[in-house]
Amino acid sequence: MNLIIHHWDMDGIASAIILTKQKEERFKYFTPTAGNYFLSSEERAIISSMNPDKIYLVDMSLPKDDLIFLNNLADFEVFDHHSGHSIEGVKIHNPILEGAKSIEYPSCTTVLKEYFKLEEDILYWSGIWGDFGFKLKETDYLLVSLKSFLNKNKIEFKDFKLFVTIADSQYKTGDKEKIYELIDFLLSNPPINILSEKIFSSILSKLEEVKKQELKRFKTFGKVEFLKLKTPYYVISDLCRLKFSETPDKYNIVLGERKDFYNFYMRTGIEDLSELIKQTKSNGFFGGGKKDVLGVVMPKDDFDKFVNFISGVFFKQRGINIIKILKE
Ligand SMILES: [Mn+2]
Repeated sequence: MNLIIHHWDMDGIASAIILTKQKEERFKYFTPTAGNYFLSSEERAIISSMNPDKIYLVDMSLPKDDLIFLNNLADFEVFDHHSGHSIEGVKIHNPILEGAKSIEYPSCTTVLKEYFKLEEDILYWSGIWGDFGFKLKETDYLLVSLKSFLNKNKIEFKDFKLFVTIADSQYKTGDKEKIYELIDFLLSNPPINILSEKIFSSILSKLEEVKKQELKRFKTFGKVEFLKLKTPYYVISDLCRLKFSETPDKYNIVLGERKDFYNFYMRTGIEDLSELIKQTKSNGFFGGGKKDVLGVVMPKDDFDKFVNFISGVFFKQRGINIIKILKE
């Protein structure tokens, strides 16, 4: 059986479904552990053991060695809209790599729609809304077009948004099976029907409850608000953002512990983190972010190295003993 590897979010799910419908065959699906923009050695082993003849990768920019691994394993093809690099011998359909602007391809569903010459549908729009919706202003062409599509198809805007929120929240349970169940459901039902499917929609209130409880557990260390978190729910970035909205004048840090990895998130309005993000990457850590946020995922073995790194290049000169806080 052939395999589609996809991002765990709305755009990744919608892209996997669009591709499945175009190919008119049954696929297996695989999504990496949420938060990991790479394949762990365990995940590589699982993919190998599936013995796929063909592998599609949609809506994920994996590291070069992962792409080469997949390319050596099977006939391999990528559809994506993230920035990255072309690799010789790997079939990648990604207009961004040929110089297109990211605004022209706000989702992977946009790339697929163009490639297969498709009409707009709710899955196409859900990919755009999931990845890009929060950036759209009332007058933006994309939002105007989306609303006219919804109008024509008699779908309420609020129902559409709720559909995307529900689909986009399934990975947050930490249970990948939920995502595959959702794909299964969407392949044979009108997407908007998930609004009345308790197994998918009840996750929203559960997540709100988890976040409410965890938010109370932040500890104050001078300029630092710190939470260490060990929960199967994927709420680390949400919690960091929630705390930041209370205390933008502090370094708001969440350290999430999972089986083999730590997720480190920091948000602050005190200063621009761009330089720290650059240093994080150039020191070999899987990190990223924007000027007010830094996110890093690391194997547990690398935790001490990371703590020493961020202490040395950032916190020490600000008079903060981050080693003591992170290892408390
Ligand atoms: Mn995407």
